[in-house]
Amino acid sequence: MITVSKIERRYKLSSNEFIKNYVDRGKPVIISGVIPSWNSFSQWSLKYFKQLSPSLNIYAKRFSDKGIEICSLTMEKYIGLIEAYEADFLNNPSPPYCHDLPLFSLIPSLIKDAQPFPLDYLPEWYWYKWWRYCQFFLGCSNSITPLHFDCLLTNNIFFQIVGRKQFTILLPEDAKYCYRKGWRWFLVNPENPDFNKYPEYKNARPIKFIINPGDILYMPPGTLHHVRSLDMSISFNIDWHTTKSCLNALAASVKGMPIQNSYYNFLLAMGLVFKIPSQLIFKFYKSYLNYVS
Ligand SMILES: O=C(O)CCC(=O)C(=O)O
Ligand SMILES: [Fe+2]
Repeated sequence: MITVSKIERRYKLSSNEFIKNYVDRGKPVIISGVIPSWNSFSQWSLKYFKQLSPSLNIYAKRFSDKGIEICSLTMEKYIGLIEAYEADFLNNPSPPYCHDLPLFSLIPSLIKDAQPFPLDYLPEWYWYKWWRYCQFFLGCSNSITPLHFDCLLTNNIFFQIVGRKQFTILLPEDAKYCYRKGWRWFLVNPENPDFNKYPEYKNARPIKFIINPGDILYMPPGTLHHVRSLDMSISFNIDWHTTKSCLNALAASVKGMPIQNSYYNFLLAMGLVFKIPSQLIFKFYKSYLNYVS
């Protein structure tokens, strides 16, 4: 088991090193120097998305103690809410958070803006139409994603394009100090922990850092993360398994993982372990991209 108290930052990490030193060791890392050559880095903004697809129907979420509330609205309406909030946050309501949106599939012209994509960080199985596995996060400053881990126990490569985000992460072995609720959510607020209610959290070793526009963050399977947008922000991630993480995730089926999640992991195992091409698997996997849990 590896203990980390601080996250490493590496410039243009080679895929060999990425896999050997970080993926295989379950160690998070921030990678700089990849995104700044992409068109998206200079071109993407909420205005740009609005111009491309004003009438696109999207959904946004509100997280609360009661669960996740989802609202549906057009891109134009949503960006309008964010612009109004950023211009005058005292007199405008805080907009919901557009969270986990498969925007490359909805606006395919965005794909060319994320090139050259570091495909060699991923197993070859994902290379064909890699962008289908990506999920976007668009939101105003102070949008928050509460503490959780990614529900299929996948690896996560997170691409920060516009704005900064503050992450507080905890390695999987600290989950036991964070007061789990259901499969993937946790009750502790790492930004302001209530030690009276959650005394075990004193044993946890949170790692807090900011990712800047142009940074890539790698989080190993089961990493707990709480995320605050410090600015209006555009990010996307790709959730992916290695053969090893996929088999570990399937084993978690007997440790409380919901059956629906095990179904998606089974599909990925068919691809990664039994080499069934993604062209055949994706039509069954696709619903995962709209799966809220
Ligand atoms: O950026 C965020 O607010 C949340 C990101 C996240 O949870 C993820 O990439 O899995
Ligand atoms: Fe997440």
